[in-house]
Amino acid sequence: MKIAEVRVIVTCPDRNFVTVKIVTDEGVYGVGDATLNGRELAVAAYLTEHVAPQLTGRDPARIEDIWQYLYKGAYWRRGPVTMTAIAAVDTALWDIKGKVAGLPVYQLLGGRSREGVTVYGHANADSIDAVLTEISGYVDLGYRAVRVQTGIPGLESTYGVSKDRMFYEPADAAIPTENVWSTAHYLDHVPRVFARVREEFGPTLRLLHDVHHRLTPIEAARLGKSLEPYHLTWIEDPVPAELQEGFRLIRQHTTTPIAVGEVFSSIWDCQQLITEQLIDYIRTTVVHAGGITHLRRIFDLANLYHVRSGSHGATDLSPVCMAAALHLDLAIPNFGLQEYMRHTEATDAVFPHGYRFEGGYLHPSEEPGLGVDIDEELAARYPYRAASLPVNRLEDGTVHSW
Ligand code: KDG
Ligand code: MG
Repeated sequence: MKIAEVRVIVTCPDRNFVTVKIVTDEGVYGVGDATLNGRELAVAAYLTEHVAPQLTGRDPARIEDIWQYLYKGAYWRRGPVTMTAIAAVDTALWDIKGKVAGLPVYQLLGGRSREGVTVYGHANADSIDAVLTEISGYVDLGYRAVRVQTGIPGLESTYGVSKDRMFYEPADAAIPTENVWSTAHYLDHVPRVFARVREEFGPTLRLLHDVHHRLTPIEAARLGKSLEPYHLTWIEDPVPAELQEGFRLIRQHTTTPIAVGEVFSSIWDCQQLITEQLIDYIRTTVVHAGGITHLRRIFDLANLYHVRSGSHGATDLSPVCMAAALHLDLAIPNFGLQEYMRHTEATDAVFPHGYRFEGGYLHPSEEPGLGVDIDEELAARYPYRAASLPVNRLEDGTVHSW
């Protein structure tokens, strides 16, 4: 069997997605997600111009060799664009391997380690009262874990709190919109939110909160301490994570667990965080961290250091990524939680998939391969629309990090 064609499909069924479809000379094909929010066309060009021509004629069964060839062979290693492109190819090759073997991908990864993949949903609202209603909705649907975000009094808008209750989409305009941020307002407000949530929902519902990289280590330490009475499952992305040793400071001050990794593209971005046990959950994804092959490597390293997985699963990761994530989540020994946001109807129609939600768990498809596809005819009806993630500024106008 040989790779006959590598197609790069860009479509926008309510939001942009880039998908790789690898077709073999025997007609079997596989799909991989290559979506990098706000930078979609950079990955599409990398794949079309540089990767696709090098893959034709190769044996699709040689997943590890192709991974190493694309990673080491390019000379320029790592980075989100490169690693997303490699991830898409890797994911498509696992899909092909599963189809050829006649097995769902999780069986190729060692088989099932649990009955289902526990997911967390997103409760967002402007006010505390409104977020309590949102949380109830998730509890009624059977969710066992809920991420809670609210607007911050004194701030006009807050990143991560979507206007649409059902669907999350922070990338709105071609030229980024801008938000204004105040750490003082934020640190004052968040403990009040979780005090109310615990009062209302009791001690056992798993609660999470995303800080979106907006604090310094000592501010994050204060936040963690102030949230200790409400025993969160994690605070996510408390600080920008380029400086891995910065997490030591947070760790020295608080027992609130820490999750990080949605913007990481390789094992080197979290090696110190994991080996020094500075985090509790690693949130790297199939699509942005080099595919199933490389993510498995990250999770295996994490397993040695008591760090569990908590993969990112926002709506800018396509159903192809979600399907791949679920196979890995089901198989690894150190699974923690999987983020799950529902895609819109249009997205679901373009990416028919067999995974399903039931009683707080997602279950991957039992079909051979990943159990997800792309309807190319339908995809062609949704042309690309430029959309960028917003920019964050402090009240005095300084550009602030996420
Ligand atoms: O593309 C950025 C989104 O995926 C991000 O804002 C979502 O932080 C996020 C999360 O944890 O889901
Ligand atoms: Mg996040």
